[in-house]
Amino acid sequence: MKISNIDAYQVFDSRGNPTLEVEVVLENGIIGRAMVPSGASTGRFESLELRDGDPSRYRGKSVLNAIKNVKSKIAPEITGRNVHAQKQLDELICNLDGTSNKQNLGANAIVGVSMAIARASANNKRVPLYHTLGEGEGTLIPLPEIQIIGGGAHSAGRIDVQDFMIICTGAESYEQCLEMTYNVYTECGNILKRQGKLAGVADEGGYWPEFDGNERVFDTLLEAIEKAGYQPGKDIHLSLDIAAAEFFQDGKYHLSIDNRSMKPEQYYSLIEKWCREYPIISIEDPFEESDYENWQRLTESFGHSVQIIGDDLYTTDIRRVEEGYRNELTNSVLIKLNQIGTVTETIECIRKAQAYSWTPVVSARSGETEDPFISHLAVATNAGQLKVGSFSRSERMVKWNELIRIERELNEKARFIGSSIFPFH
Ligand code: 2PG
Ligand code: MG
Repeated sequence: MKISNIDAYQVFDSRGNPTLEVEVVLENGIIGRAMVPSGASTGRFESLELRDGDPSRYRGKSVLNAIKNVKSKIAPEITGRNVHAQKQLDELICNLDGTSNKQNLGANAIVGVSMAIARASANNKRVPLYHTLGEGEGTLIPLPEIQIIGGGAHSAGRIDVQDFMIICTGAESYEQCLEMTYNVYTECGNILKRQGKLAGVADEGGYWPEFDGNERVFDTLLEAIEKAGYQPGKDIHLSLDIAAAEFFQDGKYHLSIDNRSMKPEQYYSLIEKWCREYPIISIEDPFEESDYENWQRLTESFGHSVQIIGDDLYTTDIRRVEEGYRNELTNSVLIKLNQIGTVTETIECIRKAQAYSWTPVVSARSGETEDPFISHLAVATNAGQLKVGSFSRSERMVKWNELIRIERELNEKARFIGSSIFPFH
């Protein structure tokens, strides 16, 4: 089926920032749409998100040039081609851009088109997106990684660590994960209220309290898990996204709420202490991208019992993942479509991680939309884990809810293996 038209227009993400929606129209009138998310703690190796930078329009954040690129550069190349040839179309767009970080056309323009092509293809076949994305092989409902408290760049730096999350390692079904998470999230809200710390939610829907030390947050989380009736380290484990590049400067890690600036060796001891003292099963971006020595050390010492994820470290770039594998930096990789820019490259990165026996984690961005594309991607590739932020706000819930629909649709084919996805658990 041929593509007859591609359109793009400005819409708004969960922070109210401009982003684009792309519409791919087929010759038979069938349409596929996709919305583009946006990060705040972006890795320095990410593909370029093209913003206009014109202070008179949305304070520089409008994406009218990216939209122009879709309409006047990408559309003429793609129109008239077969919508089911995702790989060839993605390659064509990458070649049209011609740069390694998609700076000509903008990764936001490219990923919007790539995702909308995938949708139009599924719509044309009248099957759910996960079906076409995974060539019918996707049946695994992912284990959710859900934020309870938000910090870092998503909370104006009130807490240094960016995401304090839980993973319901004891859950036997996806539904049970959601119920356990709901109970812990609600309980945590009650505790914060009693402490006079309840002050709204951060960008991904997790609570946004002030604490006078990073470790106080762990204590609150453990209390919430226990009060909700679960055993930390058995039913529920902690998971952190430290996003350490955000507080790394001039060769040191600066933890503002602990009021400490640490050399990499000292800082390593702190991370090691957290991994020993708290029931942490997953830790993302504990170090800055160039701090290879610490990455290697942590993976060597804890890689047998903790999932160590590279996000800013890899930026969903297969070449960086290969380098990480060669250097034994991690045992996992975070997967974000807009970090690399096309559906094909994203799926290739997931496949590479799986070939290494790593555990890829499909992830949302802090600036999200009502598009549940990533829920389909996670199931399609049998990735096994999904990170979407917290358990509130509709741009987050739409992803969790879409998994409920997918599970129903898959019916007896749906599989949930929970924490068995971890080779060490
Ligand atoms: C991350 C994401 C989601 P952002 O760092 O993993 O938590 O944040 O989209 O701001 O990069
Ligand atoms: Mg991250």
